[in-house]
Amino acid sequence: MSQSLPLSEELIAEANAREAAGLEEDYAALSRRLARRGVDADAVKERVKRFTVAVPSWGAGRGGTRFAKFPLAGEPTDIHEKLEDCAVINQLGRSTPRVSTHFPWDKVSDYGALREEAESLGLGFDAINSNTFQDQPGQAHTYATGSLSSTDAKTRAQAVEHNIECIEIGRKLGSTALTVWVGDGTNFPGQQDLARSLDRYLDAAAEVYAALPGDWRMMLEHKLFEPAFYSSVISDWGSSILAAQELGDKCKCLVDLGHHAPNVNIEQIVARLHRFGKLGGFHFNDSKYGDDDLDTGSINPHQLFLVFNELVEAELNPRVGKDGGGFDPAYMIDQSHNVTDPIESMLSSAEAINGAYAKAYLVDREALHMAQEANDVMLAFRTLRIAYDADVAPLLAMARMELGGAIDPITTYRESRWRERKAQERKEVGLGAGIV
Ligand code: PSV
Ligand code: MN
Repeated sequence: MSQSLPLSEELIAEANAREAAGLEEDYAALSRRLARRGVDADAVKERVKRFTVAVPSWGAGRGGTRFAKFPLAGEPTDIHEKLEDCAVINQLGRSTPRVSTHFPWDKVSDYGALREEAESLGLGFDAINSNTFQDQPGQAHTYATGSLSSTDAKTRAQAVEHNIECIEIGRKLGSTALTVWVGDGTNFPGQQDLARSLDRYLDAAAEVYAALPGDWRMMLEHKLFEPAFYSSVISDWGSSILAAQELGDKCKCLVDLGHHAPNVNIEQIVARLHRFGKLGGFHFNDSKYGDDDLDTGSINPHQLFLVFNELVEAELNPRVGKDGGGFDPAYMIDQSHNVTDPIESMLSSAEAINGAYAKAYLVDREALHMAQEANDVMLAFRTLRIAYDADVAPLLAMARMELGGAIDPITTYRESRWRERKAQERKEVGLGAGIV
């Protein structure tokens, strides 16, 4: 399949030519600094070049809050335009070659053609996300009472059917994972029986699980609250791992960074899930108060680094969980871009994620393990902190340039005037409340 990328290669080459000499200098200085600590910058760069994270199709448009959505002129209005924008992100950043889709939001009539369209843009498809948290026009049974855990058998059957349809669509797109997040829960004490609602969820989820192809995985995404404010059926990693263990080997847990109570030690959750072979994937984003869906690394980059410290530890020293899981998590971004151009937010987030990954590779693991064994608290802490303090920007830029991307993706994107051009071509997005 011949590829036709959205931005002009000359534009990127010209922009890079202006920055290349400075980058060479900065990269050489970083390499020398790292070499003094026994770290080979080129080796870390090669790892960064192989590292990828998927972008969410829904993140390509302006999100919005429960209160309002402020559309952006030229934002995409359908999956085709979203793919184009995702291709721009990957062309400039070179670390986001897959798109995670959401159904029915991304529904089309010909998925084979959509797959070809994505391939022509240099993209593939990552996990499929089902949506049983919202009613659709003409839907037979409302999800107002919940979906997989609803007290109404017909509603549960409809939710199961939708998830199975998502698997079918995913097969056509070349996906191998289904992410299931349900908004099921309650707003009042006593509203539902807390144990029986989980029973219903487990029975229905087992029907979805039974429809998984052999090489697929199903990922359960937990979330503490919202839309339900008193109880959520899969509220935390404990509920998630218990459900995943009950459902079977192909069922794993997905950690969305925004889905925990404030100050929860997410890196420890990551280590626990890996320990039991249940770490399925991530939805990266950042938050200050709750499920804010802010740009990854914009609020708490240190936490992102500590999460990656666990991930790199697992990558280098994979444990095999008792149910046979190794280490192969699906990395995805899940953000709602309310006040920025989504392309810029995803470029910036992908860079934050790559940076946290690179820094985690700078950790002197031998020194860390020895300090931990010897209970040398300060040395263990400093071993992490030295890696976190390193400025890896030249390494990331060099990796991007070598892969054909832009040294400075956001500046180059602005120079391309992509959004202004699309504002002339694309239809306007309506007002109204957005999705969260
Ligand atoms: C729920 O808050 C969530 O994180 C799930 O991943 C959804 O699929 C996504 O956001 C979009 O609403
Ligand atoms: Mn999510």
